[in-house]
Amino acid sequence: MITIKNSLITAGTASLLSLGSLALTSPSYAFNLNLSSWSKIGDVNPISSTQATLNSGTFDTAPTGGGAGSLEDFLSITPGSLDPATSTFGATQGSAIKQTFTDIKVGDVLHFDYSFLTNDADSAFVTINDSVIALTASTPFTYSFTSAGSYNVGIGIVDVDDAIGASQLIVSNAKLDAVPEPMTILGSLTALSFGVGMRRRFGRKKSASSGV
Ligand SMILES: [Ca+2]
Repeated sequence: MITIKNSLITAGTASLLSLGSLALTSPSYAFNLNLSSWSKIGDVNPISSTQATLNSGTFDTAPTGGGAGSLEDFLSITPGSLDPATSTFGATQGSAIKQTFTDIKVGDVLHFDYSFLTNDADSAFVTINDSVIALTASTPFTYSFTSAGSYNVGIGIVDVDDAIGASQLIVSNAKLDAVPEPMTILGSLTALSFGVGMRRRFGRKKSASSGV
């Protein structure tokens, strides 16, 4: 009997330790995002699973301004919201990719590397639902979600104040760092209480028997 109890205690402790080390080494799970599965509009070429090149100033770009076939319509954002505040004529045309993430959790982080190559006033941006974020900081782009839910995420480039002067936005290594599922945490807590409970129960029995 004592042998069986000891092996049960060992099993409980071992699973507790393994879960503990998993939580320490993997606070989140990084998912590689397959860019070739994203929807696209305008001149997005070339595109592969790990890298996408978005162009402006070329013939294949899509117009801005709202309405069917426009960048704003594709990205589900307010018409005119791609116009930089400092521009005279605003965004005129461009290219974009988009993906819908239906199950974002608080603390999930979207990030990707990018290179924005331009010789004029063109603009590169990210859209998170209705918000437009200019890609003016240095790579990588990082966005932490503070509310759970479904999100439309877009990445794009537009010509500003003109329709010429080719620019490129190269996006690569897009990842979503997902926080652990609540079930995983619940499982860890269950294992923790199970392990503690086992030790208490068998510890009591052992001390009781040793007391006799
Ligand atoms: Ca341009």
